[in-house]
Amino acid sequence: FYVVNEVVMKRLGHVPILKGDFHLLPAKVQRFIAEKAELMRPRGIFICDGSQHEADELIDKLIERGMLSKLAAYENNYICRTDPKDVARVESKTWMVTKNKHDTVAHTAEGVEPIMGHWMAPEDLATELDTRFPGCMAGRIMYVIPFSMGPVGGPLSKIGIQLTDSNYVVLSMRIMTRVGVEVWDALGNQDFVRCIHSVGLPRPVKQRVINHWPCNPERVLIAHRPPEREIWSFGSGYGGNSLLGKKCFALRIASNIAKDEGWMAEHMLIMGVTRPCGREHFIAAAFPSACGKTNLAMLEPTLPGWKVRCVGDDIAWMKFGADGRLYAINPEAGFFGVAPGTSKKTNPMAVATFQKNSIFTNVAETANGEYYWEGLEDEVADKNVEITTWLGEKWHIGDAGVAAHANSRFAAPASQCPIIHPDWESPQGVPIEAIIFGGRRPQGVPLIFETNSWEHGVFTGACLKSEATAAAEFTGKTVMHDPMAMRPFMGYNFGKYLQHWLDLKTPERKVPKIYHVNWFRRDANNKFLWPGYGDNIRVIDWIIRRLDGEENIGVETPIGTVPAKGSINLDGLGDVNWDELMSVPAEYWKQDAGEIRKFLESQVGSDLPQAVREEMDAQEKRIQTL
Ligand code: GTP
Ligand code: SPV
Ligand code: MN
Repeated sequence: FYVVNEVVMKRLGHVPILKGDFHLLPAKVQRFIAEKAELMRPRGIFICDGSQHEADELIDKLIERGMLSKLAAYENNYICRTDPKDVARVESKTWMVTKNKHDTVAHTAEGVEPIMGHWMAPEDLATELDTRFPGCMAGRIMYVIPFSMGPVGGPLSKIGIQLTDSNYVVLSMRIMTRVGVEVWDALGNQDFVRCIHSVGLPRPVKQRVINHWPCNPERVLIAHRPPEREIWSFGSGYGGNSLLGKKCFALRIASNIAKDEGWMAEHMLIMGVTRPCGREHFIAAAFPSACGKTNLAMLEPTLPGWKVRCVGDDIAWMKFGADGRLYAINPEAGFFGVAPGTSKKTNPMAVATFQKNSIFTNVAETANGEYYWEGLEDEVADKNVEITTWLGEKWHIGDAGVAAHANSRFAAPASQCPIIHPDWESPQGVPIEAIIFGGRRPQGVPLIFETNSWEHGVFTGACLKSEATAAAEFTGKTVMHDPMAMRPFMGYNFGKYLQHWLDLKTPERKVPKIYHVNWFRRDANNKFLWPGYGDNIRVIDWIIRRLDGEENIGVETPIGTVPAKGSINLDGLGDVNWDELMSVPAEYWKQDAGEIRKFLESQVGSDLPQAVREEMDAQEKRIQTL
């Protein structure tokens, strides 16, 4: 029992506790709840226990209200459509708040806006919060969600508490994180990450609520206070903006904790790959949003005798162990995956995972109560079936336009994945032997290359670029910089982040080898040169043989080692234009070298670590010889 002190009681005022035992909560938690209830003035407080019964009650309520509807073709699957103005992360309204600007952003060149990290001063945040949060939960219930990122009580795990007025968030957090009363026991009197979220639409509501999806797109603000380990999110219900355990905590706040404590929080999948000989290797891979992490993590190998098992599909927390190896855990408990393009053909394991207990957001629905999105054309039973698009319009396959939003998503429990790794919840993690970077690069970038060293790998990661995708607010297909696949998620000064990576290599440690892949190179007719998906195992095979030290399978180029001709197993594949797929074109890379120098010098400036600068200089020289 904890004693509820008078100050706490006074702050709580007359806000009733609708569910849960407030007096049983740790004192710090009581203070947090009381303080925020006083500020946001909900009509009641609901302390979640994470049980199925609790979820069922919320689901019934949401169905009644029209926010959620059951997808009749499955067991316990639901569909929900957002306000069309609230469909993706909003990078321009996402901020890191530190007293010193350069704790957040690097020393960019005169007049250059930083693209990694978005800084706001604490005084400005105070004003922004004051004009949004007071009374913002009026007429709504404030849910208290205790959650653990990573197995509850694990040595690499961390606890957060999210306050929210969105029941969609409560249901999604249950899938994506570990929510439950056991979190209170694990927490005891320790600190936790404070997550405060409101859809930003107090009652009575003045504007029209579209699709029963309350939000406030004009006033969106997602702010992080790393020193205080606190997150404030207002106005959006979309995953990356509202499920605060995910990008806000597990990447932006956690990367700060990781820097202080000597570990890494990265936008990476984790997979275990077993070769025909029975040996297993763990690999982590960083691709920008909507660039193939979920697909690679659950890959179904087209080569006989190979087996892939998924540990995580989006975020990796990694720490060197006493044995000098790098151990990774998946801090999440579910997948929040891109729906379009996901099918039995491209990602059968994801499809199997979301057959039950899942929530689909902004996908389309068939008259038979099935989900539908672009990429399922060949898999719906009735090709003439009437479809309701994500915008609520009637539509048929073959009609103009699209049925699902390009960033429509499924949220599904990881435990339901048929190839989830038996050690996916191992508290100490799995040992990583290789790190892969990659992005959507239509031109110039070979299918695979190996970097020359940890330092060269860090430089290569810093140079990561990709075509824009629908995961954030950018449109068009321009190739954008996305260093380490972390541009939208950088929690502190990018130069310091690169230095942190470099410092992790010590003589006692065995650092993973670093690779770069590109599944998305196109030919003159704009066709993909590589089949991708399950055939990516052929590239993984080459990587593992390199790890093993197999000879004569690599050719050195100025950017790293590419496969020697014929060294990737192409058995059973149709025509593959090897030369075009693997080439390192001189003109392209000469231009790229200049662009990279300009980018790193203007964006990272004096914070650019010496070792990265040396890699840049050396690579530029090598490229001149092409
Ligand atoms: P986030 O969840 O946003 O971080 O994305 P992610 O990196 O997990 O991306 P995901 O695996 O969901 O893939 C996004 C899109 O890329 C989907 O439409 C996929 O069908 C497509 N995709 C994935 N792998 C491949 C591939 O090997 N080749 C091609 N051509 N497309 C791919
Ligand atoms: C991404 O955009 O990288 C995602 C989805 O994984 S979200 O959680 O919305 O950020
Ligand atoms: Mn992601």
